[in-house]
Amino acid sequence: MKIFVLGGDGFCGWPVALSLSAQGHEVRIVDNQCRRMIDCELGSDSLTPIRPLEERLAVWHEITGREIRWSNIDIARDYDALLGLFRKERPDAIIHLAEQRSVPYSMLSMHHRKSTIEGNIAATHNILAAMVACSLDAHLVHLSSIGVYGYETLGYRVPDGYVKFTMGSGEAVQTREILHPANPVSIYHLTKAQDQLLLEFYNKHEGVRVTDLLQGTVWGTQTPETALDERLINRFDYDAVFGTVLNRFVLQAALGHPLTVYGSGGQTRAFIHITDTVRCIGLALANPPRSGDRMIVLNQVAETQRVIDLAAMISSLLGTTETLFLENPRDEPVSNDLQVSNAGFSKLGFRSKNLGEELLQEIKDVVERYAFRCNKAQIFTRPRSVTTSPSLEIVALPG
Ligand code: USQ
Repeated sequence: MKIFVLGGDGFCGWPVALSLSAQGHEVRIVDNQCRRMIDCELGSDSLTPIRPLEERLAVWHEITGREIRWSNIDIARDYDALLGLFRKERPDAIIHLAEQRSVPYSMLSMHHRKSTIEGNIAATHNILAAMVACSLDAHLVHLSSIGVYGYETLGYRVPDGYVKFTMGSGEAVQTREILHPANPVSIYHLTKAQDQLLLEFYNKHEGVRVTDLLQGTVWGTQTPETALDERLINRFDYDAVFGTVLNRFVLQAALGHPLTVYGSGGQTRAFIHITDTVRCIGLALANPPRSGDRMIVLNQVAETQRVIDLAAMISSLLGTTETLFLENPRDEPVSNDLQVSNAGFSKLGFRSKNLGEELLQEIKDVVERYAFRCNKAQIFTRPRSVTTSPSLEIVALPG
């Protein structure tokens, strides 16, 4: 298949592009390198050394003999270039990972709020519009977030995207399936909820074949392909804006620093390993909707955990590690229960890795190996040259 990976220079996109190329697909990355520009803006960097994209692609070719092409296009702002590329290349499938993915970044300032809303939603709409404009019958796979369902305790296992809805009474009663209500608690999650409506609209009214993947927080760094050569290594973000909770805890523990639990730690989130992200996207591609099918929505998660339990797990894996309860810099429910079904992917044959299984390996292979590159100021302080609103001030700690 000819496959476009939009956002193929990012944390999920890069290993997805390599895996699909290794399987013999013709892969083209479309990416304007904005994740690298955000690192410059925030004064942050991946713990692992990330080579320029041209070099990554050359190394992949040198090692495997396979070629991945790259188009440098700003998908949110350059509709004409995107349309031209679709017209010329006519891919069979498009994987859309080209969105700003950080919750805290989306709330740093009014500017970041606007750029997340405008960039993410415009990117998704430009892709859909360009597909229709050139009558491209490709399978569009979009990476979204479990956070679209919200973080209030629901009291049931959230199904794959749709719920039954009953209205009326007596003989006039009507039951139909509708999208599970969205309840985003951050601007970033709001963009993913809006994306879902755009995708549903284009699926219903223009016949675009769509799969929307609602993914949990990703942990882990390497996949079999990124581990082939150090120059192919994947990102490991640990700063207060792009570093996700598990990365941050693991690095903090390795450095002997207290674990930074926000609030009570009663927040429950869904998790998935990066190799499972890659496998799930492969499964979604191998099982496309047929023409006229309703948009497929799949929960891309392995398990759910409370933040406080993650801290306890890491403490027990690494010996005694102090936990520091910080005032929560985020506007989110203090605690919640979250149960998510992954029945859709299970039916497709997905068996997930669970937390703990490879955590020690991750610590040894990535965290301890590259700990010397850590800039401790990135863990504990708010990013440089960014105006934060008072409620989002990241607490500064000594050390
Ligand atoms: N947290 C801490 N201490 C820290 C960092 C985070 O207690 O040092 C807490 C946060 O307050 C939050 C939880 O850990 O309650 C998760 O935060 P996170 O930064 O690990 O993940 P999140 O902001 O939810 O976003 C991440 C990805 C996003 C993806 C989402 C999936 O950045 O792209 O969509 O996970 S989900 O969580 O299912 O919405």
